[in-house]
Amino acid sequence: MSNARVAYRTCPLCEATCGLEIEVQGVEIKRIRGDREDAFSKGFICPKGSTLKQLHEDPDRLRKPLLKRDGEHVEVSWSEAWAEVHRGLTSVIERHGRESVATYLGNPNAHNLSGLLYNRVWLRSLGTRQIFSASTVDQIPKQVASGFLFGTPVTVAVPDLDRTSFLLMLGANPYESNGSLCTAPDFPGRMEAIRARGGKVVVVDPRMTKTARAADEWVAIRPGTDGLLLAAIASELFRTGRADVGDALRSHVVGVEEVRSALADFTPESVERATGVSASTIRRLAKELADAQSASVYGRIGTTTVSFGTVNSWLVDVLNVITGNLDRPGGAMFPLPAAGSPNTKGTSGKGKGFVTGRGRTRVRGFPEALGELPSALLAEEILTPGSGQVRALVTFAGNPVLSTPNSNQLDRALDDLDFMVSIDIYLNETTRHANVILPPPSHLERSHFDLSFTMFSVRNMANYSEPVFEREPDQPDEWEILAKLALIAQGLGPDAEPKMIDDVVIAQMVDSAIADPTNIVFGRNRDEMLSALSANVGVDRMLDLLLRTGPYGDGFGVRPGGLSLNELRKQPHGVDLGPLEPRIPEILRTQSGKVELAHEALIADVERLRVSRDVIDESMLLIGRRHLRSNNSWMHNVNVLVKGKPRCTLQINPLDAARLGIEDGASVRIESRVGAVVAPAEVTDDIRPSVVSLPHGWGHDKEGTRMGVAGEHAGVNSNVLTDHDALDPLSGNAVLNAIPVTVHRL
Ligand SMILES: Nc1nc2c(c(=O)[nH]1)N[C@H]1C(S)=C(S)[C@@H](COP(=O)(O)OP(=O)(O)OC[C@H]3O[C@@H](n4cnc5c(=O)[nH]c(N)nc54)[C@H](O)[C@@H]3O)O[C@H]1N2
Ligand SMILES: Nc1nc2c(c(=O)[nH]1)N[C@H]1C(S)=C(S)[C@@H](COP(=O)(O)OP(=O)(O)OC[C@H]3O[C@@H](n4cnc5c(=O)[nH]c(N)nc54)[C@H](O)[C@@H]3O)O[C@H]1N2
Ligand code: SF4
Ligand SMILES: [Mo]
Repeated sequence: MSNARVAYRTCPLCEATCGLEIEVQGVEIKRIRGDREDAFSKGFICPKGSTLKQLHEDPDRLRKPLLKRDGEHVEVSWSEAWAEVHRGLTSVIERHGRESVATYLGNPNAHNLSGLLYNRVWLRSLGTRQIFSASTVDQIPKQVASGFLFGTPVTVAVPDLDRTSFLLMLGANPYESNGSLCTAPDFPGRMEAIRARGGKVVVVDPRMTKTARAADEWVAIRPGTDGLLLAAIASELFRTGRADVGDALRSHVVGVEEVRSALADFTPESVERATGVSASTIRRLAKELADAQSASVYGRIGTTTVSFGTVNSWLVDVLNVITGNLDRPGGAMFPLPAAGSPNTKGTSGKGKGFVTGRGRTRVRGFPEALGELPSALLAEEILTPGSGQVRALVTFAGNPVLSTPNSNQLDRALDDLDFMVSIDIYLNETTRHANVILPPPSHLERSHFDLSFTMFSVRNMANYSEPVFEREPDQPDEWEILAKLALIAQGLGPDAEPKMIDDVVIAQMVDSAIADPTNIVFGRNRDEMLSALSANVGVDRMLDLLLRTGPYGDGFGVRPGGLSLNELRKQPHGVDLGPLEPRIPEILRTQSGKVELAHEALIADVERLRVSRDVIDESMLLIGRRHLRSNNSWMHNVNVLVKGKPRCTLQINPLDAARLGIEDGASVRIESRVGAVVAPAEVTDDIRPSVVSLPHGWGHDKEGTRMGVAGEHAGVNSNVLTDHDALDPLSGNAVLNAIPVTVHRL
């Protein structure tokens, strides 16, 4: 058939960045499978990858803006929608000021070129500091710890999976999640390869996960106590004289002695009771880490979404440093991203350093981190009267009503707003509160480049995807929606053209590049550069600039053969830029120009960790989990993913089940300080006693949503149970694991 073609594209659904091969006939998708020629994923995909077809075709996916009229969402034209956004936003700003408008940016932003490049633009135009995002229910502790250690919050050390001989993994389940802050398509395959080459994998998790089952060893820790375990391993290494930063790193690290003394009394015996891990296991793990030819310690969700999130994240890297594994092959290394990374810009080797607390929340004075306020505190900013009270909200690719703590409180708070706008593909639990919903194009109708995940990738890669389909004639691109919001926020009205602001922004980007003496295009001519850019508008044009001025870029002719958007367009399977290379000291942006191992904020929080050793909560502790066929809260409308056995079950150990008179499948009521839900019990040995697990992202039974399939597989919302008052003090991250609960048979 003449109109049959094959398109190649990176999957935007999770951090693994798999290459897809998409067979298309006209406007129809025939088949999606793994792209065997993809330079990184080599054909690997998971069951979600091919469902981009179902997402594209989903009749519930919004194709026209929705306006809430008399409590009901109705389709309207784009111009009607913009007029209403203009009216609603300007009236709130005029009455209550810019600080009364809050924003919430959800997880898909990290997978989305429009969000990554345009959020700055509209947020600056809006001029509010009420910025909330999924980061504070996720990875921000790792970013704060990394900021303190290395000087920028995106300078995160990732496990060098393909070369390591010992992987100590805490609170991550890549067999379901496919990895996070560690971009590695086919994480399972890469993990198996560690064992195949004679290495060892140890998984620390209160649950016997698929990942733990595939590892050499499962350490069944009590939830929330990873910091104690990590501190005890470090302390043991110091005490036994095994701590050694190594020759390459020694002159680049400060604070090792302070860390040694701060952790001295965390003996393996002292943490045994709290962690549930025996002192002999801790001693052995310390020895194995030290003796391994190379080793990498890696912590994820189970270590960040807990009350010691930042301290845990720091201690992970303390172990990488004191075993001599930071920044060396097989250890924990730093990618060299092709575009847009703060650690490839400016003067190499030192910088301004990283600080938090440049602002505080209005109600309880909680310090900001990375320009963001804790999402757990959004509801109180809406509900508490006074000057600066949040009266309007813009959500962009987020579903905080299911994803953030004490969801029932937030759900009520959103009803209280004067005005709400959502940019989203669905009418769901959050967007049902919006006065206007603005739909972006389908995932297959836009270009793609992983600006975020190339920063956390186990190989250096660059892969650009063209849109597979053209947009409908009146459908704006997602960056145009954001540009329009910016124009409205600037007072230019609902009819101003996105191109107007886009031309200003690209000129500013070019100006700052040519004014920067460390940039390859320093001193060049603005107009000459603007006309050399390969796209004439939008995020592709910005990306071209970032690629060409990036570390592999062609520098607008300075480095012939270097990267540019045009170059990447010729390589639909992506470009492999090689294995990770040591980057210290060049990558550092701390004021001292050193790895600051003993930042005072971290050392100060060690006291809280010390206290936690002896205050042991005997309650049942609730933790979360992820499933391969689910993606946070928003892919439950895809029938092929949700069919089969319901997955939103409360996992409970047989000992607890017997004690509480709970049989498999029985309805149980789970109650916390802030809420209660009822879910079916799943009695299983795969979870440690005194711990129960409920996945997040479910609870699709709210009125006023329009997700037919999800509604039939509603499940319950685990965040009804998580407590908005429980925060990691250093980052503002929510505590989503180790929640004290009671469980009763109904
Ligand atoms: N209890 C508990 N809670 C958790 C977690 C946990 O482990 N336990 N995990 C947390 C983590 S790590 C995260 S990242 C958060 C996620 O929290 P959120 O980001 O708030 O939630 P998502 O479920 O990712 O919702 C994404 C939203 O974006 C929409 N969407 C999808 N693609 C696009 C797009 O391309 N453009 C636009 N405009 N919209 C789009 C979807 O319809 C959906 O409304 O949840 C957190 N919540
Ligand atoms: N299929 C699928 N893939 C996804 C997502 C998804 O929802 N579905 N979400 C994406 C997102 S936004 C993210 S951030 C990543 C997250 O990626 P991962 O961090 O791998 O996330 P999880 O699979 O939730 O694994 C967290 C593990 O921590 C364990 N845990 C809970 N509490 C503790 C604790 O106190 N200590 C320790 N040591 N372990 C604990 C849980 O039992 C669980 O096995 O996944 C991404 N990929
Ligand atoms: S592992 Fe992630 S990136 Fe790969 S196909 Fe699945 S959802 Fe897409
Ligand atoms: Mo996440």
